[in-house]
Amino acid sequence: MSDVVTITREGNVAIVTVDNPPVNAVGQAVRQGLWDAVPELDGDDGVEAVILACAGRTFIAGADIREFDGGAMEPWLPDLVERIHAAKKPWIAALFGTVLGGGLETALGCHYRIAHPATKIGLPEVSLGILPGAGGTQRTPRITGAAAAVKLVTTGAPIGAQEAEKIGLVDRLAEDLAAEALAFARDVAGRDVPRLDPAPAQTDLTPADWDELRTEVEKKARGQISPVRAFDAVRAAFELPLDEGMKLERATFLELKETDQSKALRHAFFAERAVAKPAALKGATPRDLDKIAVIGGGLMGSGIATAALNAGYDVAIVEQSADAATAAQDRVAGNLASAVKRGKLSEAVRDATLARLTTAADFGPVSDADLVIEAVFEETEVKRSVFDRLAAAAPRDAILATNTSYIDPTKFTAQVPNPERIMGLHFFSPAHIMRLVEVVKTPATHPDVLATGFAMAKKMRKVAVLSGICDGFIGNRILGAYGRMAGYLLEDGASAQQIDGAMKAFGMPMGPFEMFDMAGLQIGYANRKREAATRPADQRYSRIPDLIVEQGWTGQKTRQGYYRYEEGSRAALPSPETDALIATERAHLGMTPRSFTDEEIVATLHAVQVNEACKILAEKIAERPLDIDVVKMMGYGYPRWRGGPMQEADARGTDRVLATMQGIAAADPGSWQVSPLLSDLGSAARPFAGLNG
Ligand code: TC6
Repeated sequence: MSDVVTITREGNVAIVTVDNPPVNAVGQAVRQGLWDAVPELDGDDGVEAVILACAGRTFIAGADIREFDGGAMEPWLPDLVERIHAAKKPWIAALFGTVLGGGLETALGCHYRIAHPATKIGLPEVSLGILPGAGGTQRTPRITGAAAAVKLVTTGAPIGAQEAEKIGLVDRLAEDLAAEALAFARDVAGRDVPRLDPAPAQTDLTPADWDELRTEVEKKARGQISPVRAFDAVRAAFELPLDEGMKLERATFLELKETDQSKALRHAFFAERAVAKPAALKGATPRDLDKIAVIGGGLMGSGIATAALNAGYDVAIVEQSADAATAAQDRVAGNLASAVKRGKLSEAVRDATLARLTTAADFGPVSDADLVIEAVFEETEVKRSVFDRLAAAAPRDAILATNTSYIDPTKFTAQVPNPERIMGLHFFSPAHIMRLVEVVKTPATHPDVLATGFAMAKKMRKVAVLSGICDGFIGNRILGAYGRMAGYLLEDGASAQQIDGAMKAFGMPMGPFEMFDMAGLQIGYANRKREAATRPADQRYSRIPDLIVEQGWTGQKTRQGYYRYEEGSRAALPSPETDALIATERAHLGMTPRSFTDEEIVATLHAVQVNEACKILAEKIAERPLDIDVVKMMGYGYPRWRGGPMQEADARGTDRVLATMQGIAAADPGSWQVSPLLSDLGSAARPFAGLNG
């Protein structure tokens, strides 16, 4: 019948098998195959029940997202699901793997669902900026009731098969799926086929309850529209008959699919997968890793050690003294304990994990490590002395990595033999939670060594992005431009509250000044001192951040920074002292504070990031715009629904971003120069997407 859908028979049971690797997405060919199968089996008198099965590693994991950019191709999924539901014979979906989105909707069209106990089931469409568009918002509530449907549809989070059985989405769990599905099919063969009640679903929720729930969904969505629209569609299932609810769902789906938010979220989905395949890794083979040694067991080192332990590696932490080694061990134990508390880890697994950790106050454990990650103080000389010792203590073929977040690794590793085994692995804090790792390539790093960094990150369930060498690598270099411009806006007259408020309304989890206060203002202070010698002479220098630190105010830790903080609280409150200090500095400079609109702040801070990113691309520090987007989304809280700064530039129009940047550079040419790449693309209004390959 078709390449991707085949029919076999076991007596009076037909088995329809979808085979569309890698995840059996229900693309056009699959839809057509299933569409044709329904009347064929309806018309076959020898068939009394039908099993919908899948080959490979999973049941249907969703619609084919790649088709969303073109026009919808017939047969449409909602029609197919309805056609299966209207079949004369009972259809039984045999679920395993990840039953997501259009996969679950197809299964909901079937009359029964049997699942392997390890199956994950969900409606993740909101995370792609859409809503379940093939009956998911209408059939789910009619099966599960309001609470479970609202949760599934508006959070997009998958649930386990046991929970799915509890709420009625699954009729039976089966260890031996094929055999039990067949037995079940034989059991229901020839019986009446159950149909979903098309009347509005029933609920005890009052209109006021629904309104309250909507407010909660809206708050959690932080500017993303799809969860709210999906919520409205679920609510409609309790107010409208099935066919009208389906019409509303379809119209909302088609509308959302065309929004910038959905395009950005689709971009984020594919970009997160594409970063794993940079050109520099083509043909490279990762090396086997068993044991990882981490030098330095502070906040960063113990976070890295925790991530490595959770990924199954044997880990040794090397510290300077026995006391420091014990403190590192305690930090890792604390990280694992909080995972137990959050229900992410059982106590037994925690104990087994911790048993793979050793700590030492000397370099002994390095002698049989496959990979050593240095995570000591961010200071060239300190790092150089660590690498001096590693040159002697580590096997000559062990991979040596540095977790530096700013410094060029070649500045402190030149004395180490076999430089092809050296790379940067820039984790983000807290390293056992944050998913981004910048894998930094020196001119000598062997591709297999980089591939090993990528493979390790994958095992840690992190996302690795390849970066070349520059001050701050991809993420912190762009952060530098962002922070510098935020500082100029502050000095020019905007308040920290306004700038932070504008960026939060844009979708950032916190504004730049809240972020600086949280990280500690002494970090930027030290960086500025380090950069002083190389800073262009005509670049504007705002003294405000230095003046604040010189008061002894370093942010949250001292309860005073750009904001003030009450004892024990992280809530940023306006600080009259800091505001006075800023006003004095403005007066000292003879400046009259000017006012800004929020949009001006957002456009300005966006343009300087894109401009810096263009320089990073031109210098080949990042291979593609999508690498930059992933770094900003995964490491710096850039809203996924904006897809990162480069995707945002495409949505705003590169010509508009160029115009904003030209205005900035014209007003302060000593500090800002328009990148030739931005100039080229913007003057032709060409998108960055064209450079993603
Ligand atoms: C929907 O269903 C809407 C319905 C309404 C219609 C009216 N389409 O993640 P992996 C590719 S919306 C196309 O590395 P894993 C992926 O790009 C959809 N391609 O594997 C990658 O390709 P590459 C609702 C897809 O084992 C390869 O498959 N469903 C799709 O770590 C392997 O993917 C979802 O949102 C797709 N739907 O995780 C589920 N899915 O090799 C999205 C995957 O060329 N998918 N690919 O890079 C996932 O969450 C995960 O892929 C997974 C498997 C959990 C299924």
